[in-house]
Amino acid sequence: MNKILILGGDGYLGWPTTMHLSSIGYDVTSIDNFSKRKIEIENSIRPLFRIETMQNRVRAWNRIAKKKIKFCYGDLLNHRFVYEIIRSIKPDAIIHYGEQPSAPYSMAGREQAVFTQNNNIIGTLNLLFAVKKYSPDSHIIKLGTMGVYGTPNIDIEEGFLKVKHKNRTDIMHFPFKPQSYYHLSKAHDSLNLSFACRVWGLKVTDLNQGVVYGTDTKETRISEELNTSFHYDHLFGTVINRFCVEAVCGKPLSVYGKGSQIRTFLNIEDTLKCISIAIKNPPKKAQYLVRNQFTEIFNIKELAILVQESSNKIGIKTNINFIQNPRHEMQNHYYNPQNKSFIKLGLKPKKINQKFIISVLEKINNYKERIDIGTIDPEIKWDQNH
Ligand code: USQ
Repeated sequence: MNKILILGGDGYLGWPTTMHLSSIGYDVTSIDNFSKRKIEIENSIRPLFRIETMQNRVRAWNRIAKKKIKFCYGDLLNHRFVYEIIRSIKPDAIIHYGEQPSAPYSMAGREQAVFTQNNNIIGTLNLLFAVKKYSPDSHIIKLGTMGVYGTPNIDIEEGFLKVKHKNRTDIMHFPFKPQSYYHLSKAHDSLNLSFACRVWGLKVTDLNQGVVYGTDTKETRISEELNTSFHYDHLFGTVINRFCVEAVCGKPLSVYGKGSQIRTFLNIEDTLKCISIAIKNPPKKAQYLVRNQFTEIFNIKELAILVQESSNKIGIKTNINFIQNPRHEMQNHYYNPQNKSFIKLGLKPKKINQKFIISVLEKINNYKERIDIGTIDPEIKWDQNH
């Protein structure tokens, strides 16, 4: 197993994954269509750290690490491009991050919802057809989301649920109840992926990932030229990253609603560990495997308090604001998702604590002058009239 193709290699997770898998000896090709950079320009937002062009980052990595990553510009919506890349590489594993990743963006209006679902669902379908035709033994590792499950009043299993109905039992997909058109796109993907395994005999691991946080990985720390695309704005910023930037720039932490909504989380470095574990533990032919990819569970208020206390420790006085929730989500709910799959395979989670948050705050503080405060407040409401 050595040829890896990464789809969406320019992103917050795609770029660190590209470097990491190359650093541990895989032969890596990365592709991207820069759609996230286009959305950044359209919305006048930019990552906190200065990001080189993808081509320059690849050159820098190959120079510094003495590796030979290849990068190809291309769009998963262009099926000819997808067919050609799969035919020419025949990768052992394909890591698929190549989707529009923002829930708020997908809720901005009809155009953004249609773009998100078309881009994500059709891109993945093109990939499935290409793999079936040219490389049916490739292991597709698809980044899904814990958000496909929503917040049901029963324990969340890893992908499937044993159902007893009128004295008969069956194993079914765990019911989907996503909370945005983005999360819905991942639910639709999951059904297409599972179908391709069942009917065509493909091999897929669907990783239902929680909310990722963190500024750095082992490889990004090597040089500023290798920074990843860390966002804090209302479109692409995830909650812990946003709270840390808010603390540094003296803005109250923006807890949506009462902050009693509970979510799953993992450190960006654990994402990379999970991807490595998933590569080494492929499904059998025709198997659609689901792993829940998260390490810890918190409610949002607890995280705000953790960031507040951590920033106080280094002399940054921080307040917490409970603002009207722009999203439609349950405030008080049962939440008990399972994540045994990666733990059984040896994942040693990197737990969040004050020391870690302080290191993030200190890194962010070095880039304080680049923070654009005007891009932080949420602008997209789930129930707005489009
Ligand atoms: N939240 C706040 N304040 C903020 C931002 C968010 O209270 O300033 C709350 C939200 O209401 C939500 C929670 O924090 O309850 C998480 O929001 P988020 O923006 O960090 O994450 P989300 O929109 O759910 O999406 C992110 C990634 C997405 C991934 C998903 C995993 O952007 O790509 O699929 O996390 S999950 O949340 O498990 O579905």
